[in-house]
Amino acid sequence: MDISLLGIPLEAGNSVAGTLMGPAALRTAGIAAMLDGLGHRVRDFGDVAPPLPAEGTRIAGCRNAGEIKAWTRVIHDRSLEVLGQGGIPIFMGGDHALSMGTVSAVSRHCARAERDLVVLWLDAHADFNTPATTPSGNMHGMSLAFLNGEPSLAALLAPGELVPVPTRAIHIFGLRSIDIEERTRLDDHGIDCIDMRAIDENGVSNLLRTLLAGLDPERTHLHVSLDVDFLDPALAPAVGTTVPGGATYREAHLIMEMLHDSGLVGSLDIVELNPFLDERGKSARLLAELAASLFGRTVLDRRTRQTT
Ligand code: DIR
Ligand code: MN
Ligand code: MN
Ligand code: MN
Repeated sequence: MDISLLGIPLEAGNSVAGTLMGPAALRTAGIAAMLDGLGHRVRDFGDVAPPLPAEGTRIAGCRNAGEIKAWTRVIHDRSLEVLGQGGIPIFMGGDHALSMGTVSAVSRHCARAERDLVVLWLDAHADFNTPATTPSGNMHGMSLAFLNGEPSLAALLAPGELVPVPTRAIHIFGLRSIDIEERTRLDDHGIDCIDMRAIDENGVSNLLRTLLAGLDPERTHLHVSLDVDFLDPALAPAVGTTVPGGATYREAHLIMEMLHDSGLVGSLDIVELNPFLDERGKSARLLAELAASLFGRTVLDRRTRQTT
């Protein structure tokens, strides 16, 4: 298949500098060659050019709201162009605030194509804070709330441009750190939240199989938003907001393999990679390898192999 790479060197949405190097680290880890080696046609669209800050934009309680607004504009527009080229995009971040631009573009793309967008948010956090509930002011902790149509963040895109992602189409997977008021919001909205306890008790395969079985194969465009902190910090230390007890190496690969087998994935974010915090590139390499699993790398070809 055709795969489009787009780098998004954003770091204004988090408080630890270094995520702007994420796209370069994924390229250095060999993401394009790995995908190419699987027989895909890979096209690298380069990096989104940093915008000038949107002057005068302030949102009380938010750090860098003007920068995030300007970035959301350019990320959205560039992502829409890349989606228009037809390949499956891999958006390489950059902090998780970039999903305000990528997923809003995917949502618009799906609305035009009459496809149902479903978002799988693989993350230790819910990113469902608002300017009123955030304890940090960091906008990477608000991206899913924005995408769901949170009114207090609506100024980040022009009126009418956001096709909000419906609550029922959001699935958060891997949760282990939620702020108090954020949890109330998740409950009030009825968002599907799969936390690490659910994963411990049921296993990723049962949980993901059930989730995927509920999606219409004819209509679904599944967007996967992979935050590096979804993974256990021992495997992937290169993120500013590590939380102990994350997904293991095999859990993460199994998820990617099952997603590949589903045939539903239409776009992917890889976010929060901070190479400045990495240990000799191991997190970047793991993320590139997870992308390879998502795009078909296997040990055995389970779909064609006959077993008795
Ligand atoms: C915390 C941490 N919930 C916040 N969030 C994220 O600052 O809103 N860390 N996304 O990666
Ligand atoms: Mn996140
Ligand atoms: Mn996170
Ligand atoms: Mn659903």
